[in-house]
This record gives sequence, structure tokens and C-alpha cells, in this order.
Amino acid sequence: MIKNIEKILNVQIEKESYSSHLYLSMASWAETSGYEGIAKWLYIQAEEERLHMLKFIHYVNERGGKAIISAIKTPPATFKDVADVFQSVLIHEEFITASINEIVALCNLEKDFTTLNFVQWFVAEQIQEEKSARAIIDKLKLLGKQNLYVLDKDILTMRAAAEPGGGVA
Ligand code: OFO
Repeated sequence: MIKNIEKILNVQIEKESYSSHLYLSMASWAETSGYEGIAKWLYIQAEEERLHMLKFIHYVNERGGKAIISAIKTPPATFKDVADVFQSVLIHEEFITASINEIVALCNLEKDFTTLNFVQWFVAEQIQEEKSARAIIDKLKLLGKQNLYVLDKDILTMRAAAEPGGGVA
């Protein structure tokens, strides 16, 4: 495996691992703040990020590289409110999209078309990821604070609707 590609994929492994930690922390906050549905959504999201991390780990190892499992920084533990949580989800997903795009750019530069093909799954996934976060933020704006109870009940049905054979993560 090309060294530069191995390096950037290992950076992505760390980012996916942090994504999982971040959503786990948000889920835990939601669970202890009385938002059962939102907590479930975020716990599922955390699991999906772990699967993203594993996809990268297996790919690096199967291609003759060495996946590095590094320490992860502690994510924020408290959030202002539900809107703050989902704004943070969107900002984080936009950051992940940018880093996936960097991988695509490097694959083109290095003419690594095998990794380019592998990473296409993540390019498509990020469209879904950002879309899901924006849909929830839009709904939050419409509902207002007093109706958060309704969103909390509704959020898992939104998740199912956002999964065209893929996942939201
Ligand atoms: Fe949220 O897509 Fe992976 O990180």
C-alpha cells in the first residue's frame, strides 16, 4: 500500500473512532436528559461510526498496510440543548465529508484507483449523513421547544426513512 495513502487512512480511522465517541457522549447526555428517542438515535449512530472505523481498519490491513489504533480525545460531555447537539452533529459530519474528500484527492494524485473505489462508499454515505442532520435541524426549527417531546417520539421513524439501503451514519 502506498505510504501516503496508508497514513491518511490511519488518520481517518482515528476520526471515525472519535465520531463514535462523540455520538456516544451525545447519546449519554440525551439519555440522562429525558430524551429517550434521541438517545436511541445517537446510540445507533455511534455504532455505525464504529462500523465505519472497522471498514477502514480491515481495508488497510487487507491491502498490506498496518491499521493503527490510537488514543481518542475526550468528546464534550454536556450540551446546551437538543438543537446544540444536532448542530454539532452537522458540523462534525461536514468536517468528515471534507476529510473523505481529501482522501479522494490524494487517491487521484497517487493514482491509487483501488482505494479511490473503496472510498466511494464513504462519499455516498456522507451525503446521507449531512442530509439526516439537516432534516432534524429543520424539524427542530419548525417544532419549537415545547414540542420536543413529539420529536423525541418521532426521531426513529425519521431515521428509517433516511436509509435507502445504507444507513445514516
Ligand atoms: Fe458520520 O460518517 Fe463516519 O464519520
